[in-house]
Amino acid sequence: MAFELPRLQYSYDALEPYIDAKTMEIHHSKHHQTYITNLNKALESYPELFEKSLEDLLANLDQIPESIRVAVRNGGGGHYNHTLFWQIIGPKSDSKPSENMNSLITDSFESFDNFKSEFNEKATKQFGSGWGWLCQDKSGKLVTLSTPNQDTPISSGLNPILGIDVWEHAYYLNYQNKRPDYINAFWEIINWEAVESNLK
Ligand code: MN3
Repeated sequence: MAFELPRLQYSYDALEPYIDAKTMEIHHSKHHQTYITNLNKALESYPELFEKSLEDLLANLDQIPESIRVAVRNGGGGHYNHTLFWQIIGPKSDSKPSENMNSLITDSFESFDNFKSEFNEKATKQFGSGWGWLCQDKSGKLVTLSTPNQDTPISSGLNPILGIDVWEHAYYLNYQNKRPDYINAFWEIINWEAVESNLK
């Protein structure tokens, strides 16, 4: 079955003033849709691959036929990353990390503030387009990292639980060249329940 654009659980203007409605609309209905269209187009030449899950495809890129590997990496990664991104943000609320989440963060980074500054630094310093991440490694420990383009941590055996899109298309209308301001605004709209539900 072909991959499809997931519905958002909130309206395009629900994240204002942190992310504006126009950015959300273009980002979801155009950018995300294009990754899905490209992924589906690539898989058409190997229809048996439609039976695999997106996670399976991305976790085993070396098993994808070479002629479509780059398209699956980019289109599939784009689909996976954006689907996660829409889930872990939401209308501003008093959402806070649970006790469990907080102690996982403290175990891995010594304090929440350390985690936040590490995460911000990775997201800010990712050169060009990419993503900043909080992931679980194989031992269950939390780590921060960034990835270029639409590369996704699951291709490196990590479990991403929180991610920020730092492609200019995610923030340029509102923030222009001020990526750090966008990253600061992101902290206001994190849905910590959704983040925690990504733990394995
Ligand atoms: Mn994007």
